[in-house]
Amino acid sequence: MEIRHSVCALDCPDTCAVLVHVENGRATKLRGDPTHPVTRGFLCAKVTQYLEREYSPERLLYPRKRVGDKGEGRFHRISWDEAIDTIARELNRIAQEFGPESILPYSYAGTMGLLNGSGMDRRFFHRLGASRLDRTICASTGSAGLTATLGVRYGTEPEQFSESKLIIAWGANIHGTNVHLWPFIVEARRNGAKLIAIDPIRTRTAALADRHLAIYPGSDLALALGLAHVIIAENLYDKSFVTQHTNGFAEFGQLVKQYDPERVARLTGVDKEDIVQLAREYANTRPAAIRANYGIQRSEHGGAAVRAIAALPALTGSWREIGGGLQLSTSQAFHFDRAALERPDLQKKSALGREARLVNMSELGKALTQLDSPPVKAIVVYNSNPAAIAPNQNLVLKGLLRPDLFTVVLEQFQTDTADYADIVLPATTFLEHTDIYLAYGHYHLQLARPALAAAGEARSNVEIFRALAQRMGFDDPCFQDSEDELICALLGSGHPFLDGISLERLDREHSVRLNVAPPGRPFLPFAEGFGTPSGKCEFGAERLQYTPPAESRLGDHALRGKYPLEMVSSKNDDSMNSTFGHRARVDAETSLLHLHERDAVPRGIVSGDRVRVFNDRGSLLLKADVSKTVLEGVVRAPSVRWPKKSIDGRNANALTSDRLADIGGGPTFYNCLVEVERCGD
Ligand SMILES: Nc1nc2c(c(=O)[nH]1)N[C@H]1C(S)=C(S)[C@@H](COP(=O)(O)OP(=O)(O)OC[C@H]3O[C@@H](n4cnc5c(=O)[nH]c(N)nc54)[C@H](O)[C@@H]3O)O[C@H]1N2
Ligand SMILES: Nc1nc2c(c(=O)[nH]1)N[C@H]1C(S)=C(S)[C@@H](COP(=O)(O)OP(=O)(O)OC[C@H]3O[C@@H](n4cnc5c(=O)[nH]c(N)nc54)[C@H](O)[C@@H]3O)O[C@H]1N2
Ligand code: SF4
Ligand SMILES: [Mo]
Repeated sequence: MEIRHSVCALDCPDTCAVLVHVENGRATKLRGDPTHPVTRGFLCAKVTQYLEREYSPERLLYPRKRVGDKGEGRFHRISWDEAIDTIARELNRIAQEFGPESILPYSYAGTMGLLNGSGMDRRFFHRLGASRLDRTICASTGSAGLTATLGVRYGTEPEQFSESKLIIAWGANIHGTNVHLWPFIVEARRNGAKLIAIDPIRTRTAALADRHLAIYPGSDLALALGLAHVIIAENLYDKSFVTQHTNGFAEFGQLVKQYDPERVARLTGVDKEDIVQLAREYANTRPAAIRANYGIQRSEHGGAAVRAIAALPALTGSWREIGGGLQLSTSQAFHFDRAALERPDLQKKSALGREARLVNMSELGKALTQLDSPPVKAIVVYNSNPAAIAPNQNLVLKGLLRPDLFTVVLEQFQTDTADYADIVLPATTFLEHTDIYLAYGHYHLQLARPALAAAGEARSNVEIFRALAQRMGFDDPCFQDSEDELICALLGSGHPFLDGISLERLDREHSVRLNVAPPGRPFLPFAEGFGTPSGKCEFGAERLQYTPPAESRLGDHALRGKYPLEMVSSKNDDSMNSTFGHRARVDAETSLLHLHERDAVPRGIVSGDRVRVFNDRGSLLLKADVSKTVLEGVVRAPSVRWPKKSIDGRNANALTSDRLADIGGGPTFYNCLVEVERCGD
């Protein structure tokens, strides 16, 4: 038996160091690397079972060409030669006839590996002159908020949470989506720390917390302003930190005067006493850390909510303390030379001769059905499953059904999206290719070499785009670059955080902490100032006025008359977006609609009933689970289900809207009004 090192490539803040037990070329077990400071020897339940996926009989092993109708899922095996030829021929034809901007790449974070997620693919599309994709589907609203307030997306190290005395899980289902933070919280609680969860759902995290504040979806901005109101009114803020390191405090102080606890209680559903108590506890307990996650920013004021929450540790001076501050993301500390990897300069050499237009991935339905000059004539999908994960699904599917749309999908499994493809190409898994990984929940940079041989004829995204570039006649030498050359380009930024981190060292050590602080010392990103142009935390009060989201219980009057329930389609604990949708257990969990007894009874619904959930955008069938885990007026559809596993070919995204959040162009998945009715057993 041999142990090989790998890195979990899934879109998760933990980015675990994985040990692969290999016998005769076949993996027998995956486990967490016990020497890794964040992985600490365990993997989550879904990846512990990843070998089921790796060796699944459903894995795509050969290139395929569609023979049935779009969406039907009938395909024939073809050779790689025929596949690459067909794609190159079609993309050339479309580029010539409609201009290269009529070609749209569509990708997100099926793998977080930089080479296979934003490497050779980016070079290829830049050289082609294809439309650029604005990758907003997950985090761009929160990123814009964090950047406006703090200047850079850094946050508290996970390792420091064990030093905290008060931890707030704010829109963060830590136990389900960020489980490697949990042991640090357990340690902190053993030393007397309290954990408080702010979430409309009683998640596993909320149930395990000392207190759970069940908040109305999308009202976090109001709560943050309410906390600031109390902290300032009761003089609990850190005057020296505020004076030295923040901008716009006077205006912020004026603004929060309007957000007294009574008003905030009406806006958020959180008791007035709880608001006052939390504000006092937060300001008086040292150190206190906020773990905010992206759950808070999938709503209409999500950007402003992140801004207001991110301002709280500046108010209390908590950034100065080990175990203080806030974490939403750590990703920007990985100061790579992205331009060297992605080569945006190649656009100048394309038929377009300039930077191509930007298409927002959260508005895919509109892009495929309404975009003009030029219309989208080809879509190349990789690392993503838009037929399942994009909002306003009915419009997305209408677009994917267009007979004149040429669709290519690089996939490991025959997803819903792959069912619409003209050509499907089999992709390798993270266990089968080389890649380099940043993390958005810690500061360790990692390298993975293939632990296993590629299944069947599967190829990595890097190999596929390299082959396509060659067939399209792109003779720039950068298309010959090896994986190692791509990594070296990326590491060559000269940023001090990457000092001394070479490919050789990564090959030797597998995981290296960025030079964010001297070895063994904690990283306090904003103790001495911020990353904004002013060097100060920007309160930005002028952007923080709160009004209830249109799609919420206090929002658009006419709309909530028709659709009185707020649907939250947050992450399922055993899923990774739609990635494990082929598993029966995951399908069972994501086919449920959790609703409160007081919403179920008047509708004649009991657990186990089939229910129809609907609004103006669509309708879907789920199974009712009358449950105490949701607030009255809220229903929860754990996501993201494979639509094709359902009777009606739809999941919760048939109901979610493609309205964008306030900043950053992100979607508003969790502000979604619906009605529910009983529909047989
Ligand atoms: N098990 C599992 N882990 C995952 C994923 C998965 O699908 N499954 N997905 C990965 C990905 S892509 C991401 S981006 C991260 C996301 O990680 P999280 O942000 O933790 O996950 P979410 O479920 O989107 O949201 C977190 C919590 O926010 C709550 N929430 C929803 N709306 C609001 C609101 O308006 N206010 C507040 N305060 N809370 C709200 C939800 O009920 C949920 O419990 O997780 C990653 N890890
Ligand atoms: N209703 C609702 N919708 C949501 C969300 C929600 O909470 N609720 N969450 C949103 C969020 S936060 C996100 S991040 C998005 C996620 O949306 P996506 O990034 O599309 O994530 P997945 O659904 O996991 O699909 C990733 C696909 O990539 C494939 N893949 C993995 N590795 C590779 C590889 O190396 N090569 C290739 N070619 N393919 C690979 C996998 O097989 C999988 O089918 O979904 C969003 N949609
Ligand atoms: S999904 Fe997250 S927790 Fe699970 S193994 Fe991968 S990185 Fe670790
Ligand atoms: Mo995400």
